[in-house]
Amino acid sequence: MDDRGSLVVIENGDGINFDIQRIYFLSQFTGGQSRGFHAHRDLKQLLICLKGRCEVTCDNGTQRETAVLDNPTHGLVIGPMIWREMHNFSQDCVLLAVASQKYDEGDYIRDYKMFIKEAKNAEQ
Ligand code: T46
Repeated sequence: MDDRGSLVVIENGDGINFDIQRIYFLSQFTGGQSRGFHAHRDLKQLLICLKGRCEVTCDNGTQRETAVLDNPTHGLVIGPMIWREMHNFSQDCVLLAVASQKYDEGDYIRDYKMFIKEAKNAEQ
């Protein structure tokens, strides 16, 4: 931050433990929507709320935790095999995702029972 404003940098190797392959953002929330409801088998992601606020619930199959994202200088890293749900987006929310892989629908687990089964198998 200087007298011209703020500049926030995301670089490979600086606070994130993966190489960046993809960036996308979610925006234009009209109110009341929830998103996510899936896990990734391999994908790692960094989520940063650039504007507004939202809540991200992470579930590793045994524990659930909810983080409020409302600060563009803070990020949430989500590793593989974490079920995520995103709720309570403010209408002005802009949620940036920095991802370790290109989009691959085959990496998604969109069924919670399947997620629990795969998470238990991974533990063994
Ligand atoms: C996540 C949260 C934060 C693509 O074609 N390319 C992409 O890179 C992405 C992310 C999505 N899509 C397609 C797949 C679906 O047809 O866009 C549609 C919406 O995707 P999805 O329902 O997965 O969106 P969200 O908001 O529930 O989840 C997304 C990411 O998929 C997910 O990895 O962690 O944002």
